[in-house]
Amino acid sequence: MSVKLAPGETRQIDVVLTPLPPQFTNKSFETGNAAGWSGSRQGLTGLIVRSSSSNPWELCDGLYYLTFYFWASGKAGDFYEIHQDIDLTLVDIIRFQLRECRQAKFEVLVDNDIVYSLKGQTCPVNHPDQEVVVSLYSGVHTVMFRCTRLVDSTSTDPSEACSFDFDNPTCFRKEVK
Ligand SMILES: [Ca+2]
Repeated sequence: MSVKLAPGETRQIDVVLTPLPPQFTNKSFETGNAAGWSGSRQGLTGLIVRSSSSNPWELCDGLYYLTFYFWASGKAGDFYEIHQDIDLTLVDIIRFQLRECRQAKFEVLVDNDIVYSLKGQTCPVNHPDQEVVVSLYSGVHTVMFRCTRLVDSTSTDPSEACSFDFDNPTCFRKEVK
């Protein structure tokens, strides 16, 4: 939006984020599984819904969160992705919680556009309130969350496994107060 001001005039503009429907089905994985999500994978990868009571994660919304998991042994390019079709007409921002665990990158795609990318480097690092701007999209689009292995490994040591934890992708609209 644009606000026309007189010469010398200043004005405080407060932008608030309002959560709005539509939202991702089972966005916080509180069913205890990945019900409502579609996905595909390549290589030695897994998808695990974890309970924060047995695997604590301070950014977890509710009790459960999702882990994209890579075995210690695997090839660069192995991936796991989950997606849903969402009407983005009124959505400005998708916000989510993320924790990296090395040797992989986490991406968000709208159809084939990569709109967010983070390379994991250390283990573990929290990335609270990550935001993707999707204001340019209207209508129904496929929103995908994808985790991809970055390096080949023939290790059999389970401690060499890598993962990304993910929870609560939420759609917001920006509103000016
Ligand atoms: Ca959750």
